[in-house]
Amino acid sequence: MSTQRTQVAIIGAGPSGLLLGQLLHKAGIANIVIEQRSGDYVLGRIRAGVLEQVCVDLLDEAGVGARMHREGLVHHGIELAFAGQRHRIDLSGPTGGKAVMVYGQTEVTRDLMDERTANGAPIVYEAEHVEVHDFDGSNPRVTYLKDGVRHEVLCDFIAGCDGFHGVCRASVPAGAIRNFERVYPFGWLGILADVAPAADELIYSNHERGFALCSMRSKTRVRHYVQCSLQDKIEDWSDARFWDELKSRLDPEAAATIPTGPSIEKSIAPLRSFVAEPMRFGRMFLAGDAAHIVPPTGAKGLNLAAADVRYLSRAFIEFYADKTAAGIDDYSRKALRRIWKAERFSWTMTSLLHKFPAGAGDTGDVGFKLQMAELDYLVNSPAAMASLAENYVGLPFEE
Ligand code: RFL
Ligand code: PHB
Repeated sequence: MSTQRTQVAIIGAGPSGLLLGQLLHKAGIANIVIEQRSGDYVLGRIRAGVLEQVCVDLLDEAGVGARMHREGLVHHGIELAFAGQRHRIDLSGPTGGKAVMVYGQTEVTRDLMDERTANGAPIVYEAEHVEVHDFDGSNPRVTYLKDGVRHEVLCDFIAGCDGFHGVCRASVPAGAIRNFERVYPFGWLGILADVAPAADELIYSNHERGFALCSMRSKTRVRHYVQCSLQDKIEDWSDARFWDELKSRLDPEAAATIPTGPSIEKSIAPLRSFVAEPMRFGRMFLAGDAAHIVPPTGAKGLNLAAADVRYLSRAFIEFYADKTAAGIDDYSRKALRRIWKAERFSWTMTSLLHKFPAGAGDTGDVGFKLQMAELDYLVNSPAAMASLAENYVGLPFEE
């Protein structure tokens, strides 16, 4: 067995783990990132595409923002489609000039991985049987197997950045954690294709057939979604069926002009709201999807992960530089306060835009009529539009 020592052991090389590792490295805090998959596998997961200003600022602070500024697309508005028409929601006017950056999570991850390789900070891919130990005491440890050899990492802190299915949250004794969860009765079928976007900005559409979203990764690559049944399989959805369904859910103008082409990726994701409380267990801290999941309708998942990392990196830096535990003691409270607001916004957007099967609550025909009334109110009320814009671009931080 090989034993090594570091200050912070980071589990997971998704955006949370890599960004935390980079910010700590820049501050002179030793860390190792331990990931169960290969680098290529991590880069092959097509996920988020919209970055809030705070996420852009943090990537800049980490020194990995150059390509994002060259290749990313700054968006000052989004469009809502319903009842055959599109309505623009201005993001910048009501928020003092804020905007969002359209830049894929894959690219963010690639920039962070490239930087880690360049600066030589340690990262282990394809680590098997990753386990976290003794985080309730002052000498936490992480063990894993790599190429048949058992490794042990002694550390001051463990950062659980290992996503929703990770080992860190699962290692907390049941009595020490409380989970809050809602699973929605539908999924999103997403495709990636090398064609031009449907419009200059993202289109979120509520249609009687179900929700649809036209997004993009660049001026030549799109990411589009349609709400689908949880029973659907990828094989049920030929490209032709996908494009027909998407068009049927858009306004006539977008349906007539949207460029189509062969998909280069297609996947189905379930929709879930989930929060684990607290986010600190002795010397182990959860960040990103390890602690919370939002349905993607509000484009908040990656941004919340970045917000956690902002709080957590500052707390560790303060701990080592100023010998104060105030930041780490307050991490869970501060992060959860922001998380629940993003959960609220993501749930509101999901409720407003999806077709909910008839059943309990505001579902079925009544639900649809109420959604139409709410959308009609929204696009005609400067106050309601300002509220959507303020949440979409990202709420301010508690310092
Ligand atoms: P990740 O990205 O899941 O990374 C966790 C990493 O941990 C590894 N891991 C382990 N490593 C070692 N040992 C173990 N036992 C491990 N178990 C797991 C995993 O292999 C993985 O590499 O979590 P992280 O870093 O917290 O990042 C979170 C984001 O990925 C996520 O919130 C977003 O993708 C959510 N999301 C969106 N967020 C946005 O902000 N804007 C969007 O537009 C947006 N769109 C989306 C989305 C997520 C989607 N899906 C598929 C869930 C669209 C979709 C369709
Ligand atoms: C995406 O481009 O993948 C995307 C954009 C906005 C969302 C969700 C996903 O709300």
